[in-house]
Amino acid sequence: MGVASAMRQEDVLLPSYRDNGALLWRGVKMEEILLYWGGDERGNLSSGPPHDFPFCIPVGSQAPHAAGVAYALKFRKQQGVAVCLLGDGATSKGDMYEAMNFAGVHRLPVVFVVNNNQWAISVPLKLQTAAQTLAQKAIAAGFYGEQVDGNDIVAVREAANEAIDHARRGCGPRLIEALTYRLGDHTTADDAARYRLPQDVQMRWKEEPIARLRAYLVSQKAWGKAEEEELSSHCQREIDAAVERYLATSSRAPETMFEHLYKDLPAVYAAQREELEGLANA
Ligand SMILES: Cc1ncc(C[n+]2csc(CCOP(=O)(O)OP(=O)(O)O)c2C)c(N)n1
Ligand SMILES: [Mg+2]
Repeated sequence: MGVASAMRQEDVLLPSYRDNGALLWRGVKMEEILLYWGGDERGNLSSGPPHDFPFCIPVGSQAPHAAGVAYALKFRKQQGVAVCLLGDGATSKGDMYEAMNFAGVHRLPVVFVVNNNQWAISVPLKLQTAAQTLAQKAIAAGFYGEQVDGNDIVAVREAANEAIDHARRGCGPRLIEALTYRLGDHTTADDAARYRLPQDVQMRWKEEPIARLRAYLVSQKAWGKAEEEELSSHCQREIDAAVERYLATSSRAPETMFEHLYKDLPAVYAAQREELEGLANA
């Protein structure tokens, strides 16, 4: 979210599956996000900027897309910057090295933001890479990378402003490694207690970014109990309303899964679609 708030409308977001907050900031509605995660592609016809990319599920494949988008922006002499969000695990993929290499060679307007939450499902960072930092991977591609405290929203926003501005001025790519920690399970299908100690996780809760921001604002006398309660009930109302709108959306016919895949559907899929249509009409 700290990164998305530093973007302009004309910039292009290439998010990973973990970046709900960035999408909300870009104007995507909660019910659209729910629709997508409910398996309905209509969620991707979102209220966000039409040039933004949808959630990227294949790890790291958004990196070469970001380099390609940045190449197109430069080629067309457009103002925007491609902002690519990805995880620590994704930085081990060939996609990332290729994307950074291409971006460096062509001095492309792209910012890679690595959400280093120390885990790629059950793989800890030390088994992910022998590099001392992820930021230094940018050096080999010929551009600047820096680490930032990813639990400090002010610092993240500042680093993102600086990097995006740098890319916008035509000075080439940047990489930001935001250091944080995945406090929860990887997904609802994961049980992180099987591979890490509860006390290690407990320690990390002290750095939880929302609590930190709250403590800072309270210390500045800019926030208090009344504001907290007001915000909390406002969010609850928004969520409840979005869930209701999502649940009220009529589901699509199963055969629509074959839409938008091919101009001319191969025979094997055409037969499957007909079978489904037959079931629906039976
Ligand atoms: C190409 C590919 N391989 C494997 C997976 C399965 N998978 C989903 S998330 C994940 C871990 C990614 O870790 P990281 O890049 O650190 O992102 P995080 O989920 O921690 O934000 C894996 C291996 C996938 N989605 N895509
Ligand atoms: Mg990770």
